[in-house]
Amino acid sequence: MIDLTVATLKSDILRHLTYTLGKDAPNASLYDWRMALSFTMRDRIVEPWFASTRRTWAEDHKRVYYLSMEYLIGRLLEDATINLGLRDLAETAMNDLGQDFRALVEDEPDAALGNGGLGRLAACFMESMATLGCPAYGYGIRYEHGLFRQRFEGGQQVETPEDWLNQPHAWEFPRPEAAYTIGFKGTVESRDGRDMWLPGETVLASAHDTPVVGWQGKWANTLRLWGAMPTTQFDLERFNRGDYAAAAEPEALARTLSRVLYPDDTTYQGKELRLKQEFFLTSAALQDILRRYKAGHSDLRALPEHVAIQMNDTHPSIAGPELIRLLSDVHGMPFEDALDTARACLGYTNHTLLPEALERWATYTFGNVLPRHMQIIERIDSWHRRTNPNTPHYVGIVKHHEVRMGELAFIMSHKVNGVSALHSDLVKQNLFPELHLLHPDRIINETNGVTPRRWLKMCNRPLAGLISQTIGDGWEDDLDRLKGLEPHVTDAGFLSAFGVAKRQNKVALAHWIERDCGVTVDPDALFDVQVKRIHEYKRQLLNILETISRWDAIRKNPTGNWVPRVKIFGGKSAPGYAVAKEIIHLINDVASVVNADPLTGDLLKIVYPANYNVSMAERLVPAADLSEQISTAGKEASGTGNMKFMMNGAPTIGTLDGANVEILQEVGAENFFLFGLTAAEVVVRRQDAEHSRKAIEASQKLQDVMQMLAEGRFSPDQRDRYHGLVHRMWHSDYFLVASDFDAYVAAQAEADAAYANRNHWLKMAALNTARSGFFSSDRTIRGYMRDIWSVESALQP
Ligand code: 26W
Repeated sequence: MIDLTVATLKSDILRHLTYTLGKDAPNASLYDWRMALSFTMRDRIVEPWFASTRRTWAEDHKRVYYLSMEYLIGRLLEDATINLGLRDLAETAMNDLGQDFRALVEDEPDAALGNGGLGRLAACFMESMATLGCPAYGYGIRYEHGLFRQRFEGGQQVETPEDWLNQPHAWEFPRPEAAYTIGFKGTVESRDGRDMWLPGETVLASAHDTPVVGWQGKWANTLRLWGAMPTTQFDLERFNRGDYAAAAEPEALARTLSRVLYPDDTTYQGKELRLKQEFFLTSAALQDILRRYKAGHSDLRALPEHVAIQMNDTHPSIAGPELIRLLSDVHGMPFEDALDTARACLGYTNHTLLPEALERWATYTFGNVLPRHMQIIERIDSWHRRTNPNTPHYVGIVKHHEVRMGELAFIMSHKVNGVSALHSDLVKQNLFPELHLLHPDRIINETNGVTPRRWLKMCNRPLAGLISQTIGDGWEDDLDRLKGLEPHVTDAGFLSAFGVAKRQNKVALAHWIERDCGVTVDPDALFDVQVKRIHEYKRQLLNILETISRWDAIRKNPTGNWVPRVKIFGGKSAPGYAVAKEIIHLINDVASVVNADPLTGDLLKIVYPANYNVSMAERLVPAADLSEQISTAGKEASGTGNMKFMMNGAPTIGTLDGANVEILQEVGAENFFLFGLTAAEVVVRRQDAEHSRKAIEASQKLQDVMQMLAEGRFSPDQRDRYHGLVHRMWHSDYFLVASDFDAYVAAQAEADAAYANRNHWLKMAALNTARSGFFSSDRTIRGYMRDIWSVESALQP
């Protein structure tokens, strides 16, 4: 039976190699084989995909539309084989054909159409919606260039363009027939009592569909990404006159819209092109949604019974005014009915409290790019004021000549959600306190999650195998079953197997680090990992300062009973974020000095592989012993890396921030290294203008570290390189690195002590896995389906 399937797979692969790729096996490259295998897998996704679509139509099922400017997808080949249940067969088939499955998998470019947490969450959600049989479409932009590639030159970040579409993308189906005209600028005219927008510029949004298959191939949804195309034909006349460049101009202009992902997470720039991208995605999606709706229905007022639209942060929040415009200007619905209808469809997820991340557009820019939407927004604002007479005068969408997208998204949604319990409370108290008072039932919480198929089953084969051996299969889509591991954590045989699995991952990572970074690390050392975007609030600085202090302490007592440690960093900085770039430089500078020190040797190594991305996370997460989640309390909305590490048996060292709070609750304080000020204490501490000076003066260790930095110990070629940093530490330190330093050092010492007792450590690690069930994105999506979308699974009998 199995042989038969392998034989079928092999003949399918060879057929694709021959007829799709036009290659003879002896001449086929790694790329050819990878594409042949990918097409073979894609063929098998198409069947559940069609079946899902047919069923949704036949049952007239309510559909979910997820609007996101980012999808941080990563590679798809192995993920597809796993969800189809063909992982091992595919490997055997490729081996029989003389190909190395791993090499094929790693040949696939990592699709990085996102910056960080928000984009990766969207990708996990797509997979969970497919697993749960929730009829859904993801809408996004098909960026030609995803997030930039990172290199280090002299320890500093250098960005180079990313080119994932250099080779054809195996998973997508171009849909040239599904294209919509998107307008910008122009004027608004009144015709027969209706306001009509006459855009001054237009582009075409052209669809590219990628099927997303769920666990066991029971359901598949569509990720529809829009590419921008010119609406005007190539100017043949100009071309014939010899004006070649001018002839190609409209095309070049249109294409800039989907050319590149904005690499700034957390600081919005107010750039016109970004606003245009947001409208491009949103308008194309809404036109597509209404076209599909009208194919089966005639009453647009019933739209909310059939359509739920989720806005992933404020980026697509122009959806409110655009849906009103389509319903009223284009389809003739009275304005307030259109507003009610739109609101009943729309939901808004907030992902950040950082004030600099909240999008605001100058009314000048906004009114220029989207003149009709500007008018509609003013009408929404006055409608809201009229229907809520208690609204304070300073609350509203348009204030101080700016359009505030957070307020717009809030007012135009029937539900607003935060992404962890703490975050949702802070959204109520700090971000929208007045709107929350007016609409006390609107803000709810949906704690984030991650898909256990990619983040456990796929990336950690040794542990996934042990879990299945111990509690059987079925945990993959019912992650609470991991609780079944708990009784085994007192069993020496299980613990030792758990340790073997972890060690296997660490050895593999050590080999890769040797190859990629040229640093030799001891696989028995404690692997301490902090990977995420580089940002001051995430406090990679705190981590590297503790590393310096640790190095200093070991040097002062080299024969002490130290627990060997490997500090692993990973992450990109926004290209224009100077302070984050300085932190990267510092980490690399410290690594050069420490790694070359014979006195500390294997007791302390620092590695910072360049270009952290989804694929790198899949190597690092399974091999981690300790998960660094050390943001200033009240700043990290949720975190999702924290959940991946927990699932893979790495206890957290962390603050009471984001979903750490819930991780601590689930895993128990004895299995978590907690330290630092709480969100409330942070607010109080900042009121003392002298907080950082006082904290440094109270800590001998931190003073020593500041001294070493000031002397240029890590920058012998430029002794004053970190003077600015030291100065800011003494005099501002907004993110309270100094205030939390001693507590962090103490928590790290606890981690050392715990690691030194192997059985104790393994038990903690295993309990982290056993208690991570809550953090499956299936649980999160069930929450959205119930609380926000009012939609049921189409897979239910
Ligand atoms: C407009 C510029 C911009 C771009 C991206 C501003 C803000 C963003 C995102 C909201 C940043 C982001 O990725 N936020 C992260 O979202 C994750 C998923 O909910 C959370 O786990 C992280 O805590 C949050 O930082």
